[in-house]
Amino acid sequence: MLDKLQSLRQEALDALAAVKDAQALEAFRIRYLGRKSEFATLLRGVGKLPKEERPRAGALANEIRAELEGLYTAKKQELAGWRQTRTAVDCSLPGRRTVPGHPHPVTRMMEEVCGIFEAMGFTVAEGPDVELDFYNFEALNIPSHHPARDMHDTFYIADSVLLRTHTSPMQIRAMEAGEPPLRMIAPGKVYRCDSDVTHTPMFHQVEGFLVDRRVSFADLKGVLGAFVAQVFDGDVPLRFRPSFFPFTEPSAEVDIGCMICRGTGCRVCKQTGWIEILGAGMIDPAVFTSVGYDPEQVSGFAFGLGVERIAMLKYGIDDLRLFYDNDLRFLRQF
Ligand code: 2NL
Repeated sequence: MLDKLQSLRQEALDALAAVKDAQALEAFRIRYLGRKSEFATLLRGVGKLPKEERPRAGALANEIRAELEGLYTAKKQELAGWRQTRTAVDCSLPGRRTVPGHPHPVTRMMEEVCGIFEAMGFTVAEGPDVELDFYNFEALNIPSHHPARDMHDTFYIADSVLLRTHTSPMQIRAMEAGEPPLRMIAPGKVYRCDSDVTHTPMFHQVEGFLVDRRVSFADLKGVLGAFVAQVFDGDVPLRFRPSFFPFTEPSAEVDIGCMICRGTGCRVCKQTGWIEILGAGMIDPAVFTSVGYDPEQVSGFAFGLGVERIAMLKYGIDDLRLFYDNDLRFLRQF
């Protein structure tokens, strides 16, 4: 009996699936749900079963009939053009939580850095990632034999077209277009053909410069000191180490006192008590000449910093790759 009921159910489901119009549906109803249907006949048979088999067979028969009636009604509504609602609305269910997004930690860090310089009167300029050789190298006193122009560092697109390796091109454009006094920062993506644990082929930089009459290294120290105090939230010691950049003279690499060990030496500062955070210097006279300024009349300072690097120091992130893995467990912490 149970087997017969099951096979009748399957037969009815197949028949219903094939129903395409109202007539076919009425034929289905008469055949499977009507008073003279096979189903009704089977149901009557339940009463003649041995007493102990009756409850199970009866329960199954009722279950199948309820199922078929439900499907029949749904089909009828579907054919009549009613919209199907799959489930009833349960108003007592909790709402679905929306997870709001937020800026990427690198974007946030870049905005914070820009905000600090804007408060000191610097304007902000963004420009194209694809640059001309002239703006990226030539105007910055980087001659054609300089190692920074080597194919290993620069992504070339055509003979004199490349992906910018720093954001200085925007500063050259600003000097070409205007007269001192100027103070400006240039945030954005930069590209270097370099990829390992501590280098990504694309990273973010903020460069800044100030030109006027009688600008000195003391002005550079004052501005960078104010900047560092705000990013790292306190009176952080600064150290200028002699260095070399083709576009500045003199040049310096700037260290801050290690905020992890407070100068006593740890893994992050490699036991030196100091951490390098940016490069800077007085703008080279050759750069002024290439933008049409008279180096006898104007002077200025410039600096460049890596945004990922500052974010790692500020938030205690020990692996650069975390910024670019798109792992939400990492990103949601910011
Ligand atoms: C670094 C060093 C630096 C500059 C960038 C600059 C721009 C112009 C003229 C002169 Cl238009 N200099 N930029 C100067 C010194 C250092 O960046 O280590 N960046 C991550």
